[in-house]
Amino acid sequence: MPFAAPAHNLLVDDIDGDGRPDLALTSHHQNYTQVFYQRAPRQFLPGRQIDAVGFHPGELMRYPFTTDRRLYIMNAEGVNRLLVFEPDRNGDLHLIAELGAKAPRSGTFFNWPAWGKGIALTPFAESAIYLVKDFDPLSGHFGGSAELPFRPSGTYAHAVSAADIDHDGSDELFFSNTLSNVVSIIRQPPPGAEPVIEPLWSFNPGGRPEKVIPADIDQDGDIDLLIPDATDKRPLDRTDINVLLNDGQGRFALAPIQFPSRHRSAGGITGIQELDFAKDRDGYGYIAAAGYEAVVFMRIPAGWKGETPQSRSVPLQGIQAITRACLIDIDGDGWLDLAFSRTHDQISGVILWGPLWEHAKQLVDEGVKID
Ligand SMILES: [Ca+2]
Ligand SMILES: [Ca+2]
Ligand SMILES: [Ca+2]
Ligand SMILES: [Ca+2]
Repeated sequence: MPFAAPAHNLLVDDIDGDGRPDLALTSHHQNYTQVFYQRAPRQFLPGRQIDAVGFHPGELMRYPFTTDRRLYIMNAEGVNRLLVFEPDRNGDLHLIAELGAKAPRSGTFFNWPAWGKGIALTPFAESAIYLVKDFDPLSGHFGGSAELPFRPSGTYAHAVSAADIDHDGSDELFFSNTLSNVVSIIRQPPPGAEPVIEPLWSFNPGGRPEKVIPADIDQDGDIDLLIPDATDKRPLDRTDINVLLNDGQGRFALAPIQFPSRHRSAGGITGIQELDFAKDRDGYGYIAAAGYEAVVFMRIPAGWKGETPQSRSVPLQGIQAITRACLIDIDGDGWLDLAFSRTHDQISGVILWGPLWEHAKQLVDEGVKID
């Protein structure tokens, strides 16, 4: 995808509403978003550069709670705002509402019946998470907010995610604290109480988990949590995808999957930059995890209990900084495709077409590197 700037964010969604997923790439440093419209299967038309996202834009998110209108919210970090965009009939994005927020870089939407539809935000260089209550994206109005500071301060969260892990109809929020190797949870508070941060899981030192990806990895109907190590657990000389398997009541058991990045002792750059999980047409679940030197696919059968999965590792040409990976069927053939964004100066959007498990084998057998 000929996005001609380092891409710090990628959204795959049917932005123009024609039934085919499109790609929106954002450059944090060159201050624009650009949509690539899939006008026929695997054929994309680049849209204009959208500068209305402001200085140093962050993550662009699809608002999930409207079905009649497609709304997109930009974490406009550099202008201290959330900006709401709506596509016109051609799919071109126009600003329709905004609200002030302190340096938002990433976020997620959540549903707490007592709060209405909310947004959780992780700000840049602020040692806190912000929650916005009862947010109306059409007007930018909201029903209140909460700032939850981290203790100790001086620690940060790079991302926050939401999932209902105990089937009670309200989402739980998850983030990891990069300095203490703790994954934290925020639950819907009881009536009249304020939300609080609670520890959910503490990992061994090292690994530096940054993201929590909710996904039902064993296909038992309960959302599990995938937490990739952003670097190696140095005393152990290994990098893991830390999987927390959910018993259905929101109680977890750890099932680590070792990631085949080179070891630090061998001179490689360790760690996982981005990860996604989805179920494919063949009934297997797949992890796609991007290290610095390879994109690794792992095949997870239904009923998985922590066994070492089969994996196929497609090397990258040189060290690449991959900023977002999305496993989703883009061309509509029913097979998952992998889209990722990276910080090249040109061609910063990449798609690997499915069936990915077979194509990964071909690429490995032919010695092809992703350039
Ligand atoms: Ca489309
Ligand atoms: Ca819940
Ligand atoms: Ca599960
Ligand atoms: Ca496909």
